[in-house]
Amino acid sequence: LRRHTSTAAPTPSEIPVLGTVYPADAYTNITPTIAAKLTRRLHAQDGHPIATLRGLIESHFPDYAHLSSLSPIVTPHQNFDSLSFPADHPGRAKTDSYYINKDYMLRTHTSAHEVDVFTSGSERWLLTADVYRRDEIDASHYPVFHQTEGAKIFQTDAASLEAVEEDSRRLERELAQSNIVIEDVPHLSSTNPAQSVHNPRHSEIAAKNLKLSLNSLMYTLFGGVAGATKEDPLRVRWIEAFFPFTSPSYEVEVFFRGKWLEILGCGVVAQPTLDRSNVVNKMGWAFGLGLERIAMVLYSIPDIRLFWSEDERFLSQFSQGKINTFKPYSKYPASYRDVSLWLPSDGLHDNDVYDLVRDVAGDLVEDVAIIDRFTHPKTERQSMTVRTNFRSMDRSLVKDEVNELQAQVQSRLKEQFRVEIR
Ligand code: FA5
Ligand code: MG
Repeated sequence: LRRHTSTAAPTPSEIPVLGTVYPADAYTNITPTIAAKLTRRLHAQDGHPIATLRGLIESHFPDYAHLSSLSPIVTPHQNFDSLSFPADHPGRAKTDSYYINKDYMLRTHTSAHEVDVFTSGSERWLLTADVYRRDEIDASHYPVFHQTEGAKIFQTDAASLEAVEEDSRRLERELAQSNIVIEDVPHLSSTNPAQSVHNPRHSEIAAKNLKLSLNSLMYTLFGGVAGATKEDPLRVRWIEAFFPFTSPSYEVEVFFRGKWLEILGCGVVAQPTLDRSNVVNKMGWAFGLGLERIAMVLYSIPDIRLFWSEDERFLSQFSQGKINTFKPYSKYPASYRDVSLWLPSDGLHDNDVYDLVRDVAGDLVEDVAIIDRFTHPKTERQSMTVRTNFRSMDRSLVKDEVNELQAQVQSRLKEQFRVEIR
């Protein structure tokens, strides 16, 4: 059911996005709620936790170019093809990504700009931006979040490689003085190999420099706030991963307040990415890290919706460059409403339900869950029950208001997806 293509919503023939009017087509699935996020630019809002986090990361890499103004509108070619995603990758589906039309989409990750930045000649850069993914709705998932991409490329002649190794030795000396314990994986393995075009020794040099650079960044971000000591050091763990645009690839998790937290993905840049950027005789590494998850633990922010709050009780608690513990203002009561549906014969994707609820109720929706599914034994009709939990972060909702929101959800489900309410 998850991968079923859903009934297309009726779409207007044109869609204005960031001041340009695009022709709409069968791919168009940006809702007004999502379109309204495009101008917010939390990572550039002075004092906002996401902007402070960007600043901390940029200060950690002072001699890198710092980019943060690239448009969120990219082509599927930039977002997927330029990074060697296969043609049938599920991320390309309109159930998983936001499309303006078949030719333009909202970037799903900052890696979408790798080829453009490498093509510009930059060899050490950071890029921070808002990214968009269709996903479930709860306290840690929001359809917009922020990533910082970082990359470094270098020549593969002996002197250039020696400079990379010298940088690694410097980082190793620094980390030896820090209260950090690293659970590592081998740089290369049969399941996480060097690319066939790379000398495995060069790939190891790149992977080692990548790991040390990121261990050092993790210590900068978490070491102080975690109060890491010799007895209770910061714990960082490396895990083999897979991305179509890196090999070897890794994910990094940090142990913080009793939990392992997935922070980033990274690896040695796939050579076709550099070839497409007209970069010759060079190799390098890249990483992409999620800012909200880090900010939520560093500031003790309990709900990802709060980053989008324009309430002074939220914003006034923060100032640029400073990490402090968020003091929650009173939590207002939640109320939930259920609706049971017969799905149309060609199915309905969960993400279409989530986006519709989000578009009706905005940040008044705390979470949405499909709490029941069944197929009628005789007619084979499919049914689901959708539970929406409504809660404002700023005020108490009255019953009539919640009923009105739920009524809108139900009528739009009927109109847009031809469901039948049971
Ligand atoms: C990527 O987006 C890759 N572009 C990362 C990368 C860059 C790999 C360069 C190799 C080289 P992934 O989907 O795992 O990978 O996301 C990276 C990070 O973004 C995650 O570790 C997580 O911290 C954050 N993230 C991912 N999905 C969400 C979400 N729904 N909400 C909040 N943060 C998220
Ligand atoms: Mg991941």
